[in-house]
Amino acid sequence: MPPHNDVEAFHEVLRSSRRILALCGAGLSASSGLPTFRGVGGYWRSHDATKLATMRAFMTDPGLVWLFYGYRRHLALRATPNAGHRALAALAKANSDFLCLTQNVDDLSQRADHPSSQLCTLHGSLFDIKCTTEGCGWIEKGNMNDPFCPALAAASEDPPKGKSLPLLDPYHRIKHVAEEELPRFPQCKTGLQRPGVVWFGEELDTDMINRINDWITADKIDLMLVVGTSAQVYPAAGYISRARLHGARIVTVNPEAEDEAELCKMQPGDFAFGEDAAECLPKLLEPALGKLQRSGEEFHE
Ligand code: BV8
Repeated sequence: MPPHNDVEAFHEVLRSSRRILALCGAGLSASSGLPTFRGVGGYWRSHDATKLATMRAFMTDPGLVWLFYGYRRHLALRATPNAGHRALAALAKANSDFLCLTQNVDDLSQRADHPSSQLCTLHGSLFDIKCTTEGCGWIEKGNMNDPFCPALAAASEDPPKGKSLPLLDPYHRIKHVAEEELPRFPQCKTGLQRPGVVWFGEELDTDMINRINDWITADKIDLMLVVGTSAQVYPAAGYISRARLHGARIVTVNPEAEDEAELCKMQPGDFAFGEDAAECLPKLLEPALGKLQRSGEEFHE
């Protein structure tokens, strides 16, 4: 049995793989300069990010939650897709039987020109705006306004050179953003506009879930790439064990992937690469990407 991080052995497997599933998390965007949830200890100012990413937090203090999302929108807009995003997009173009599930809401896979038919944004997008009124159903896609609205200007400031952003300092008082300063939906005139992401305690899009289930159950799965995720959020993380049940070898790309605690979860035939996704994915996917380049398609590192 070759070592779990043998690239040549992985290439052999990739060449004989057709149905490939990927689950991506915040680590895929780390090299684009976007903080992961765990990387900052899961905190924004003094708030636990998983507590801010809830309807309850929004109803309690919509201004604070919007500052959190306005800051992340600003960072994501200033970021650019990295070679990891581009390698996955190129794999999709080279193999129509590859489906990528991303937990990320930063739109970087979309901006890497990943074919939308082969990308499932499990948790929505920072750049979709929804209405909070139950049943209003209004959604605005691709809203790139930065700041989102004048009241959120503090979230779109850049840190002074060599200094950290005052907004991130829990001891730096920020002006409270009142609900009245936040935009409501033109349609129903009552609902506050909210980020078009899936909050904890909210269901994922049913049609998307059904489409993923149909893909998983359609045939045996050859490979599952698990890229840059702590795999702690469900139902997203549950796709890993489901893919394994359908025959997939699991290939983990994560600086922690070769830690003892992670290696003991591996099963025969799995691979683990303890590297940065942006560095590792172009190397791992080269046989498929090389084929793409030979067919004249673009793939830039
Ligand atoms: C729901 C959008 C049901 C918002 C997010 C079992 C089944 C179903 C639900 C649950 C369940 N158990 C618990 C639940 C509830 C909950 C949940 O999972 N809680 C967790 C905390 C235990 N799930 C839900 O609420 C989901 N909804 O199930 O609804 C339902 C049924 C009926 C009625 C009502 C509801 C909804 C979950 C979606 C939450 N929204 N995002 C926003 O972004 O603000 S989740 C959010 O956090 C992200 O999208 C992402 O998914 C997650 C963070 O995870 P990661 O991406 O993995 O990031 P993390 O920082 O943790 O890890 C980064 C990794 O990268 C690390 O491993 C690091 O080592 C690595 N890394 C670092 N650098 C690099 C790198 N890797 C590669 N290269 C590098 N350079």
